[in-house]
Amino acid sequence: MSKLKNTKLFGLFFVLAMALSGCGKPYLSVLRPAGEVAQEQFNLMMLAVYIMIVVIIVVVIIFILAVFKFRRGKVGENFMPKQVSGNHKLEIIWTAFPILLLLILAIPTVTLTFKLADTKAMDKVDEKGKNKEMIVNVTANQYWWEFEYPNQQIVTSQDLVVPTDTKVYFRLHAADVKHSFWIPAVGGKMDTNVDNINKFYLIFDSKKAKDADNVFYGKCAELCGPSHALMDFKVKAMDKADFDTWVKDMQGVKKAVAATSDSAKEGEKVFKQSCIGCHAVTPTGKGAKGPNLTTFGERTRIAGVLEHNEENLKKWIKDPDSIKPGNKMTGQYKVSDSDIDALAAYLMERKVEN
Ligand code: HEC
Ligand SMILES: [Cu+2]
Repeated sequence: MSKLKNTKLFGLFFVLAMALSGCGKPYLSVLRPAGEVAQEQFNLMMLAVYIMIVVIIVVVIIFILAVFKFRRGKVGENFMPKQVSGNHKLEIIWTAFPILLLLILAIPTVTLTFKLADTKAMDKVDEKGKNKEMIVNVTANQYWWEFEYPNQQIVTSQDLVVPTDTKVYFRLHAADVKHSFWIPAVGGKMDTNVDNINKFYLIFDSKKAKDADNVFYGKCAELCGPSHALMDFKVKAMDKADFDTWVKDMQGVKKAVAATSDSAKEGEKVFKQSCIGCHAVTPTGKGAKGPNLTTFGERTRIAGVLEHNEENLKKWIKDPDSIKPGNKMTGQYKVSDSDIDALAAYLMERKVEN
């Protein structure tokens, strides 16, 4: 019996340890804030934790004192403690102290809430009707993400590219059902709704980005269907100069980058027949039924989850449902195995960075 209990206990600790080992990664952890917004949210959380610790310590001390001081064996069978009902001093203390603690918590919480909700700058325009802020319009789809840069007039999918040490404003929207946009290390989360647009901003710290190899992980944080847990995206955080170069490269792609190898040329033909209805291969294709594939060859993941290589790509095209159950690409085209080889060659050549 006790052996079984031990095994169970050990098992529980093992599982907890495994779960905890997922924490603390610089590209994913709320506990390692990688920007001003995340840092402020973290500080607020720690303030609440410290207050709770103080309350717990006070309560536990009083409890232990009571247990030891007023043991029946010590004070006798008929001991009657001092009666304090209606004691003004005590009542003032236990009313004022919690109010004080709540104030210490409430003032920074309300202040920060208003500060982080201040997105006025993203709606301001100059005489030419132009906005100077860094803005990204996010559209969440089952089970992929689209990122549109209205001021730069480009679109990406799955990979959010942002400049570091800059306020990046987001307009959040969902195309089908409710999702939630979350970059754990940098801030959020905020719902993406179908009926309205939610706005907020984040700041990506350049030093912290270096610790994370310039790639943060993003997640959907609202249960949205069978593949919800696989609705991941990546955030490439680069310094302002690199970001500007990337934008120029993207804007330079006016028509689909030409296929070079024979296999890729073959793939292009198949792609134009079977895939182009849902997938754009130029960076202006917004609102298509599937992710924009202009930069597909530069991704670190396929469909947000698979490691990025040709073999996995073929697996995805052959049977996407085995990878992301319930996705909206399954069953929408018919291609042979040789078509798939050619398509993979074509898609691996989709790159804009020189
Ligand atoms: C009905 C529209 C539709 C058609 C047709 C379609 N796809 Fe897709 N495709 C999607 C959707 C939706 C996704 C996103 C799936 C997900 O992640 O949930 C997707 C995802 C992908 C991805 C992963 C993209 C990424 O960002 O990592 C690749 C690659 C892809 N499709 C290739 C193809 C190829 C090749 C064809 C043609 C044989 C094709 N698709 C036809 C809708 C379509
Ligand atoms: Cu989702």
